[in-house]
Amino acid sequence: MKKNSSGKVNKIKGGMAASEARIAIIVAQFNEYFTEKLLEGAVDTLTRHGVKPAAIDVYFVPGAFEIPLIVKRVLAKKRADAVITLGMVIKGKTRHFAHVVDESARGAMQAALGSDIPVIHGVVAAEDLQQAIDRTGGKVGNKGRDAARAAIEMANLLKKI
Ligand code: INI
Repeated sequence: MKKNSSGKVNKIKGGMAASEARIAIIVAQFNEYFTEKLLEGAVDTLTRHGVKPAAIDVYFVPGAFEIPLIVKRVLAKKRADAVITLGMVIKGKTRHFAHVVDESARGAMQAALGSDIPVIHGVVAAEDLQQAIDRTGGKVGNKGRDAARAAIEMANLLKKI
């Protein structure tokens, strides 16, 4: 690390330059009406920041529960600078949704911690349809866009450490 005699702390931020970045997106097809919007938001944000379309790989899985295995495989290939997971889990009348959302997040994080590549959690856990609408381009924005920005920032930050 460079010597710092300025008396100030060293602040290291990733920044948003992304023209050289390679990004993998893993998107669940369950609740496709919503996950398509998350994917659109993520891809649009990545390309606006300079990521080349050919440098974005999109893997489709049946549901959010299937995301962790593909995260693990994609990380093992070491071709991506960041991995984004996208899904929409909407609370239902049974506990099934809770297993899906918890295991999806836990499994993806477990895979991420065993690698040097950031994994960005863009699986939305919505209490109801209105929350799903609000988070896929509605009044709370588009969580796919948020995930894309986090992916760029984390990929750049990792390169600076
Ligand atoms: N998958 C989702 O991505 N979202 C959901 O809301 C959901 N619910 O509620 O059931 C869901 N279930 C499917 C699950 O992800 C698996 O694909 C399935 O259980 C097969 O393993």
